[in-house]
Amino acid sequence: MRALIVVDVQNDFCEGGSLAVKDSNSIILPINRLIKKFKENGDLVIATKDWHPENHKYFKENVDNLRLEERVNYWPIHCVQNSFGAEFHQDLLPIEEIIYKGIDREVDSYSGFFDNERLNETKLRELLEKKGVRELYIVGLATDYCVKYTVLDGLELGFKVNVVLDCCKAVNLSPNDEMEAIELMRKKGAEILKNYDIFL
Ligand code: VGL
Ligand code: ZN
Repeated sequence: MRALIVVDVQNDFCEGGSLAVKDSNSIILPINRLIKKFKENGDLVIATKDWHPENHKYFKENVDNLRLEERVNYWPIHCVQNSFGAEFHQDLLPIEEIIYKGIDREVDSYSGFFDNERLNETKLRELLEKKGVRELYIVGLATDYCVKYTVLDGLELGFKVNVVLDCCKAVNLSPNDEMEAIELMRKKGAEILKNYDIFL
């Protein structure tokens, strides 16, 4: 069985959100078409949610200036548990299986599988194994963070991993981040597909 994993298509990452990814709303329609297709085929559809406590250590607003010097990324307050910003974009088709990540105050979490220090694991691997999934199609936000790390962990865990590029958008804190993320995912063994319409 195959699984479509829709990463973090939440209000705070969509246009108008606190950590809005440029042009992010343009991926919703193609993602919906994939969701329909996977459901029609009897394949699994899973969504991840960034799901932070209010006092999350990696919110800029929660750290003093000195700590901002560290080589760690701090972000504006986003995807706080049970807030509007953490809800899926209203146009995204309903997805039943949801994996929550980033719930630990002390450790940030980009990948849908593990936190950034690999201290804890989400229920994603267990769910995929239970359903007999061998192949993943990963889409969503953002290409250079949560998509990238979910892809790399999926590969490391032995899944065949595909990334559908026109269903992803990048933060691009540096202008080359997206390109470098794509190159790295490809180098590590991911199949980079350009268009969702190969499925239709
Ligand atoms: C993400 C930064 C912080 C993402 C989540 O979903 O890519 N990026 N938290
Ligand atoms: Zn986050």
